[in-house]
Amino acid sequence: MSFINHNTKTIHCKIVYYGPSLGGKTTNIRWVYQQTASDQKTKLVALNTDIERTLFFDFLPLEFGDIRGYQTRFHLYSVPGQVIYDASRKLIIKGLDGVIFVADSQVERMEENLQALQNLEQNLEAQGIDIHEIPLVFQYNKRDLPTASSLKDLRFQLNKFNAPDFEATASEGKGVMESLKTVSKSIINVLKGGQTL
Ligand SMILES: Nc1nc2c(ncn2[C@@H]2O[C@H](COP(=O)(O)OP(=O)(O)OP(=O)(O)O)[C@@H](O)[C@H]2O)c(=O)[nH]1
Ligand SMILES: [Mg+2]
Repeated sequence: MSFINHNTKTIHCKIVYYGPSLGGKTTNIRWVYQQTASDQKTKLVALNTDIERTLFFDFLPLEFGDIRGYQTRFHLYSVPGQVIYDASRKLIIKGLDGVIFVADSQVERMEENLQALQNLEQNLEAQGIDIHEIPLVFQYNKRDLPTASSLKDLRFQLNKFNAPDFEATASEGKGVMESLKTVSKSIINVLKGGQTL
């Protein structure tokens, strides 16, 4: 749930990038950071190992603009995808408003995509959240790779929710802002008392 501070007239929304290890979650957040860093005094906090795998999370706060006189901020987090870091994932998704599920398109990673998705559903459920009822966007990443599954296959296997979905090559910035804009829009709809997209 978003956090609304009536004294300072600010709304804080939390977006979490979830998905299998090495799927491209950190790459998404880095791209957003590069696109926004020049016009915002924002800071990217990344807690990575030497080999660039997220150990705990990445965090990027973004100014969004006004909603009915309230300054709105989106806080972007990425979870560590490696299976063993489930305790971190459980902690990071607390109080989330929306999820971008970053799938790895490579055919050999499908099983891990499915596992990560099931893990997301379970971790949400443990907090009393039904995945069908929150703003959710699927991003099929790594479309540039030769072993990428077809869009139809990815949709069929992963997007049983009829959620908005995008093809992406996050390392080139493709599909990154589209995914973020759509989940943000969906969160704002919900904030205003409407439906998820
Ligand atoms: N070819 C290709 N490589 C990508 C793409 N997106 C990310 N990568 C690469 O995939 C690797 C893993 O990306 P990360 O963003 O660190 O993955 P992650 O999901 O944060 O991984 P964890 O932190 O372990 O959960 C990096 O070497 C990226 O450069 C893409 O669209 N295409
Ligand atoms: Mg990462």
